[in-house]
Amino acid sequence: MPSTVLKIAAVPGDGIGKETVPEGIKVVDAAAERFGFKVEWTHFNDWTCENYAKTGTIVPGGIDEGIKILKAYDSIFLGAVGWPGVADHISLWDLLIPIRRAFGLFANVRPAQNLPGVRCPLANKKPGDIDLLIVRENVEGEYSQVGGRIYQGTEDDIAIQEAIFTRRGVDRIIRYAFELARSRPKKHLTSATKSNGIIHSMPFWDERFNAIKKEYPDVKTNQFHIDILCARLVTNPEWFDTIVASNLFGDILSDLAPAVAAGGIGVAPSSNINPKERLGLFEPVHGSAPDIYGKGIANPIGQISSGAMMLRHLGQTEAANAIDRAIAKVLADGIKTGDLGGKSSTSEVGDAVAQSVAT
Ligand code: GGG
Repeated sequence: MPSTVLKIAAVPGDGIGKETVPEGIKVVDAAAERFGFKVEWTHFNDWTCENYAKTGTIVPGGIDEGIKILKAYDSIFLGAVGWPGVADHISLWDLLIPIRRAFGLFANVRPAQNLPGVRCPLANKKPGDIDLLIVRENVEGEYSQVGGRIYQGTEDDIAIQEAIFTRRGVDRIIRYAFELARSRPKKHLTSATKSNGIIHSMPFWDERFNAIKKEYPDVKTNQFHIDILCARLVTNPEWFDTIVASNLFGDILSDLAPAVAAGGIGVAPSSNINPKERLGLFEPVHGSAPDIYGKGIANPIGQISSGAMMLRHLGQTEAANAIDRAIAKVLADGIKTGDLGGKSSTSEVGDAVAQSVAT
């Protein structure tokens, strides 16, 4: 029996999450076998929007019960959330956001690269030219419950939505982004705000960024408004390195970045972590994609790559690197799903990556 046993909660969620999570598990298991550790999976297959439609909660017994259960695990391996018929905000606020908050997973780290064998929409870019790291604040900002509705359903209907930016929350995400930027070859951090239009929270973010950057004289910095940053990211993605942004802006940038680098979000992984804590949540950037669910064509690479991020976070660096190498090899060999111009099915891609990891 291997001495290291990782206890992982697998939550496939909705739609294509049910197809991609088994491929991620297959590959993580292949890496565990090769590198001499064991992964003990517990499957929470009924934490779904379907369950919400039947019972009024995604997690049987409610999300507070779910959080108590998850405390027993080293990490959470999630697929996707959201399904037609259940309001979109329910799928986030009845599962994903409470987990991020309960475990203090304040950093959502989302890399985006142009990988071998993947057509980058910018024709002149070679694999390796684009290497972006989006660092998204994950527990406050624009994703807030503060606000409400007045005169709902009448012609005077009003919706009020407050954003919350705390000095503790802003400082820790900016400081963590600086640490990540410092560890990368380009040592370059860009901060995204919109401080000409949003006059309280965003100038505050800029102020904290300018204060904290004095601690990191070795890191080159830039500050952009989000609108022009999006435009530059499309035309000159290779110019950027690490980008730090608020919850909403980081979410948008982390869909845009893989679309620019790899033609879509199917390959994009993410980690939701507190760098000082062991338990994290690892999920692909994509959602549940009801339009393609059940056809066996979903791209499992974002999920598999999230498995590599999970293993790296849990100290299994060699296994994580082997998964990254296997993904690069399989894509370079042309084994890829239709979104990347290939003809392989979800499980054929998963099998090929698992086989490459094992050898
Ligand atoms: N793979 C996770 C997922 O289903 N994401 C859908 C989504 O809209 N997430 C929003 C968020 O990450 O805040």
